[in-house]
Amino acid sequence: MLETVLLSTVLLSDTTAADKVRNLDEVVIVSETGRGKKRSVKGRVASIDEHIGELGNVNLIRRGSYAWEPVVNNMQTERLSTTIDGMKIFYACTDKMDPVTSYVESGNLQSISLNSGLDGNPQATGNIGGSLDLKLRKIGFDADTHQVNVSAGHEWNGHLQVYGADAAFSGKRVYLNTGVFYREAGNYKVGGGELLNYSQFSKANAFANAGLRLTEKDVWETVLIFDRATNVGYPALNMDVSKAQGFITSLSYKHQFSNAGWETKAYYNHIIHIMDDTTRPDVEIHMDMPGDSWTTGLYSLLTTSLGDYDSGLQHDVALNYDFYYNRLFADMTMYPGGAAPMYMVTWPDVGTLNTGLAFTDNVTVNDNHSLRFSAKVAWQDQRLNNEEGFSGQKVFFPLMTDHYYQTTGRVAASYQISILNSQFSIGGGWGSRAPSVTEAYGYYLNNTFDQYDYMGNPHLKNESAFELNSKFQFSIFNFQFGIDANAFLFKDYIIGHLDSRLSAMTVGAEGVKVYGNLDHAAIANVSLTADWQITENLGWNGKLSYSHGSDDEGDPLPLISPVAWRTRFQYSYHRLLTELEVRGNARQNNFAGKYGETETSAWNIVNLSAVYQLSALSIRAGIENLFDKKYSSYSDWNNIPQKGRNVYLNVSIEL
Ligand SMILES: [Cu+2]
Repeated sequence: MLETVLLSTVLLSDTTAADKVRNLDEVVIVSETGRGKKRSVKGRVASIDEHIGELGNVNLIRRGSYAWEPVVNNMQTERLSTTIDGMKIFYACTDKMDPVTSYVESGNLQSISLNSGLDGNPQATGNIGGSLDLKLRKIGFDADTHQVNVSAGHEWNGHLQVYGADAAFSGKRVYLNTGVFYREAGNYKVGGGELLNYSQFSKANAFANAGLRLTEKDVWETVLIFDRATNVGYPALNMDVSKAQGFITSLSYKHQFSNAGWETKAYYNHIIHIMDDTTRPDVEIHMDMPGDSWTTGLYSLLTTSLGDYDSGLQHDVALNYDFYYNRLFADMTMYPGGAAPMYMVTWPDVGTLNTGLAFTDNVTVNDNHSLRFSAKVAWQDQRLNNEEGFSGQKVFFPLMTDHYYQTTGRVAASYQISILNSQFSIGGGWGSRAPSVTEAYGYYLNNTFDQYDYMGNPHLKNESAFELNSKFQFSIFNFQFGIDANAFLFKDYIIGHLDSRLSAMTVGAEGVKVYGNLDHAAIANVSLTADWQITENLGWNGKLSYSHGSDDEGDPLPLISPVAWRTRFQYSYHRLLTELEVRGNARQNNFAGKYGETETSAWNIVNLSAVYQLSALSIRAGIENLFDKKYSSYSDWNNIPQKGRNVYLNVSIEL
């Protein structure tokens, strides 16, 4: 237990400067034990997706039981930034089967932090909806300890098995973390007992990171992650994945000045994604669809605190320069029976060179007032390196060139005041993003959500948005109440538009949509939360949220959450902590029929969980979907049903 506390203290002191910069809206703790912190009830053994689901403004789009796509403030990948310890990484699938969060494993991470809206972390670009930073697990120096952790888990529905082992060593001059993880599942049963085909997956992961302290003030750090998922089924799609592989590495140098910290990190990552339809019956035209993403980059972050000790005024300032080069290539070979194969480039080897400057200032006026300001400007240069892909798209856009420049930026400011037992904050910002590679240069990408083939549009304008947000929190006795609201007003919102002159390529597709800019659109979210410590042992919390999304004609945008709720009772007794959870959604009244979305019915499920902690041993058990309800949420792609009743048990030992 003492080691755990010591471990977290070391980690916290190690990350304090960065955390001040990031103004973390929310954090889930992946690797620590302890109450009162956000993390999945399944503990270490939980998947990254399950941990991310604990964050307040986050939903997950599910296309199967693996690689869920995080949605923040009802915005998907294109409007978010996801970084791993500040490193840029881009997915390699033209069908979004592999959000970058699928290329790491829970055991690699210390925590996951979310900045809601335009006030992103310094490395984030294009983050209108928010930015996620996955913070790697690093024991740091001077803890003077070594640890070994072993965990194993089983879930009866789908026979999910999870095995993990990791070790950490912390000395005065050297630290080292390393681990291996494996998880595997078969097809799961939906509520009522029916088996959902193609919902299996397996994934292996190995990681190591190390630090070397050369002098009191100079530190080198390095990271290596290798992650490979195989035999991943996607019941919501027409294809599966035979291999999704990530290789992530970095080298960084940190120098401590007397009053400032300076970190420079160089990194490289490569993602390989290979789709496979050979296991599916009744495939009319078999297809090979591989995708590749390479990113190399660098950032340099300077943080300092400037304070006037008499007045209490303090500035925590950060200045960040970053640079990355990403290459995306995807192609497709179709094998029509009896005829010659057809070849198509779907992402024309797009090289994106992006460089940016970011500034943040956290101003502590006094104990009750604080201000925060952040800004970033980024320049982007994009080249289409594949001649065949370029000329294919040029047929539809005769004026297009193989070279584009974009400038994007964001500014955000907020003010926070605490009076007695309440806290109030108000903020606003503006930001823009460049179109994604799919939106600008994608070539006949079939979208199974609305059954259209999508064409990129190289003449798209940058999308931009104004954001307003406000939070209020109030506590009295053992009761705490909060309200959190934000609104995004878009200009040139990017979405697909039907082009009836073009005909679809994919068998069964309804037609072709081309990405275009809507003059305006809006997304707004509001949530109410309450916490009540009823007795010393019994606690309750609840959350209710409402979201709204509309296009330029006032019609609903797709994939906007209906009214959602979650309530939890927690009862602790000595070493045992138990929880009863009820979650649900109202009927999706705001579904976007215009964009091919269908209505989703209301649902409620009940989950039970328990944790028993005996010094170094934690045992976790629970039942999800206790009443075996057959349901799907609005964010289940093509309404594939969720897991039915699922019993799980996992054990984690710290040696
Ligand atoms: Cu894919």
